Amino acid sequence: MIVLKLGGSVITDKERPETLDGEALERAADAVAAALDGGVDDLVIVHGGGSFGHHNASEHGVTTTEGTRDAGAALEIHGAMKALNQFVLRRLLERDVEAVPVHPFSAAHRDAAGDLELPTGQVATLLGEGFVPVLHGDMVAHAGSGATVVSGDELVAALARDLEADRIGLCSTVPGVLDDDDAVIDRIAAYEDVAGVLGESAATDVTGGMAAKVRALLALEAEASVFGLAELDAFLRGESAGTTIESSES
Ligand code: IP8
Repeated sequence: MIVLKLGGSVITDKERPETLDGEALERAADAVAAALDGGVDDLVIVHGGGSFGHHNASEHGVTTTEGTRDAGAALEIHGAMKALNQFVLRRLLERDVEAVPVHPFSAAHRDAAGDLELPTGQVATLLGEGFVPVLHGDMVAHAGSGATVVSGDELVAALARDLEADRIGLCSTVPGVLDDDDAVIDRIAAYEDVAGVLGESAATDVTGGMAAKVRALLALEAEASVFGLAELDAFLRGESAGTTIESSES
């Protein structure tokens, strides 16, 4: 089973609120359709927000830790993410990909410590029935904080763990994890190998930068890859793409 994250910045125009990068989304949808035609069968897609969701969230001061009890604010953020989800689904359906939505707001929650609980029975059942479930960054109920944001990266980690993914792909705006000379690092087996390049700052983690992604991916059993849109086809064909991240301890 493959969990594929389509980065929000890849499929939207980050400069303009609620604007798709239509061409990039079409390319991504083409790659997914080709992979399914080519024999990939169990695929779960998660997409981020890009120019959808994030500005609504920041207008209302809502993050993954700062919540809201204003239903109107929650609905606005969730609505923006659902709008993007519809665009993604439509592009996939146009290519005969049997893509269906799974909205985390209706399924997941965080406990008071902020830990995410994401039921995956519906995702596993949809996969078994031949669908391609498409999840997205969203709002979630958060014990003691109202509702907070859940990022696509958190969903990827939860899905990969629960559904025992074989491979994880993060399709990003960069061609991989970059070193100081902006060259793609081939393989990361331990965080210490790249700490100097990625930095250790808490600030990087809060903004969900590459350091946080790499740490989260190293904690998973499955092999993960971070790559750009140009390599999405290769990743889905089972080839190595961008930076491969797999803990030497797993
Ligand atoms: O782009 C963001 O998901 P992400 C979701 O994966 C919202 O961090 C609601 C802003």
